[in-house]
Amino acid sequence: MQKIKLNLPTKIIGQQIYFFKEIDSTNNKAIELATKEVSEGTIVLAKKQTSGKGRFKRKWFSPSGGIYLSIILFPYINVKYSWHFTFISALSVAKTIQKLYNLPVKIKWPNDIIINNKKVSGILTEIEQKNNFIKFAIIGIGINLQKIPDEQEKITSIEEETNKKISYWQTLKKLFIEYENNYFNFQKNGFVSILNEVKYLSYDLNRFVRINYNKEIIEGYAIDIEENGGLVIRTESGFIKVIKSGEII
Ligand code: BT5
Repeated sequence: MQKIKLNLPTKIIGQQIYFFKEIDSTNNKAIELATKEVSEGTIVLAKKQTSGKGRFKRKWFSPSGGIYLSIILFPYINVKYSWHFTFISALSVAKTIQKLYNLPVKIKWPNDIIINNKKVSGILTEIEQKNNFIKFAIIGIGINLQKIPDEQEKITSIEEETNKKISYWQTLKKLFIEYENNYFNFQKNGFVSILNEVKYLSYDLNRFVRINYNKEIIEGYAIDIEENGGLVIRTESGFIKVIKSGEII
């Protein structure tokens, strides 16, 4: 492990960075660190991960060349708002890629970043709670900068989309700045402004979607994202359903 400094214009995000050449999962390390004396905005960063995690115990392919990091936050809010962080994070990643590389980035509900129908980044938020309040939140972010070898066609990388060599450190710096802007904006002005931006970049709204929800498949038009994070679906028979968690397939 190495501690690195990046000379960032941020107040908290990225001011402390624990850098690993190789680690099992940055989220696991961040959970361990969060119970010790670390300041808010501390980052665990790795060149590659040997057991990168997705949601529902899935794998996150993490060969060297990509960004794999976790942000440690201590927001004093009710756990029922934990999913806010997935949206803040997805928005920060999407805006970073859009601003730096001018790519047509979309946010696929709830946690995927998509370019030209392929996944370029994913987010895994893990929460520790006490008396219904968040003790700490770990925001795991993986971004493919370079092609993931031997992977299916549903995955892409910034280099494949731009046909250019991408700077690891420049992307990272921009992400930290963007993240802090969105996080502070959320703390100051609440969630609505974040949600509006997420809706604007949504991959799903006004599309026909199929969702795997509690082992049931729900189909319909995605018509809105609610303030509580739920995706609102109008089925073909006209019923309105709000999906709280699940996966668009
Ligand atoms: C996610 O899960 O998208 C969350 C990914 C979070 C990864 C970061 S990396 C840093 C931090 N430390 C960790 O251990 N994890 C976090 P989910 O929505 O469950 O998507 C997982 C699915 O995405 C897999 O089942 C694959 O189909 C696909 N996938 C795996 N690796 C990928 C990659 N590198 N790029 C695009 N898609 C991938």
